Amino acid sequence: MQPTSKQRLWMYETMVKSRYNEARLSATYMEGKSPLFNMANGPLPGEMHLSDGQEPCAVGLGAHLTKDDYFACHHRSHAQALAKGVDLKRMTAEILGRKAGLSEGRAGHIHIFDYEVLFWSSGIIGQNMGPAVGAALARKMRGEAGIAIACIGEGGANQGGFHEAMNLAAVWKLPFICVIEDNQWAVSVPKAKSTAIASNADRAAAYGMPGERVASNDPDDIFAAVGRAVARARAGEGPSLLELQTVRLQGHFMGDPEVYRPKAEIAAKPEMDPIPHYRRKLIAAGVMTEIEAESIVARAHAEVDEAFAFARSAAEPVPEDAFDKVFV
Ligand SMILES: Cc1ncc(C[n+]2csc(CCOP(=O)(O)OP(=O)(O)O)c2C)c(N)n1
Repeated sequence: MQPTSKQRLWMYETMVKSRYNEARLSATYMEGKSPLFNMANGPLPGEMHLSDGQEPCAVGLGAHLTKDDYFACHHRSHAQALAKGVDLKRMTAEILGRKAGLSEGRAGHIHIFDYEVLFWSSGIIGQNMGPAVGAALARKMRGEAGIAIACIGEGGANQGGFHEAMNLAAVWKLPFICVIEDNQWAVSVPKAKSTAIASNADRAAAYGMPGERVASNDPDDIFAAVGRAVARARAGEGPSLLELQTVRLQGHFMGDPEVYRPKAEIAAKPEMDPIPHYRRKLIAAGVMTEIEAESIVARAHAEVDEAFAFARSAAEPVPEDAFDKVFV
């Protein structure tokens, strides 16, 4: 299954939007954090994990999903959130801890939750697998349309909860897809030191489901593979496992000096960037011209700028709000 021109343009625009969103987030994050880097300082305290390089996974998935599909993501999830249609203004306000945020500023950047489009993310590695399988079970038991996707890193694929969830999804033949974004690194641990096999797609056989690895970090290839898994899930044929080879262009989190990463790999980052590749590909295929590409970039940037203007002028919660919506 190949994407239409319209879908390809949407994938390009969403990748560009996500990349610029990360750039604005990282600039905002660095405010007040120099000369001495202290995570507690600035308008955006705490950790910040950026998804630069992994945008093709987000858009190749998002292009197939509807509002009825659950999407449970990980700690590096801004691109996926955008691709699922999470409200950018409210997401930015959430990340900046504002009352207008998706969770009224309580959750921050790792725990993006948008019930309107059934998207959530968690910072507990592999935690999203069980709830996503539960969501798929609910869809099946109620006879409802919609499937569930869990997206984890290749490091997360070694968590115990991953295996339990995969087994149940297969035994119950659920409308579920597990997507492993293999960026080769789990913080500073390379995949070869945590995983005895090169491709996690091989694990699918052990659960009795199809497994596929996409090694290109190209939105069109990912779109095609996801399309096969989504069609299977929607047809009631059960779950699938996909491993997408991608690249983490930034450190594990902001402030990570990446001393553990081979110098050659760091030097190759510009060449590994999927967005310029896709831009050239779409122009060569006649899907867009240089001028059209530039107007897409301008539109995407304007949307992000608008979201930041909204978030930065939005009110902060008051201390009393801390006791609201809390189970006691
Ligand atoms: C259960 C659990 N263990 C450890 C951590 C600390 N931690 C945060 S991110 C991370 C690495 C995750 O690697 P991977 O799943 O490959 O995702 P990536 O960061 O590469 O996107 C770890 C160990 C955590 N958040 N949750």
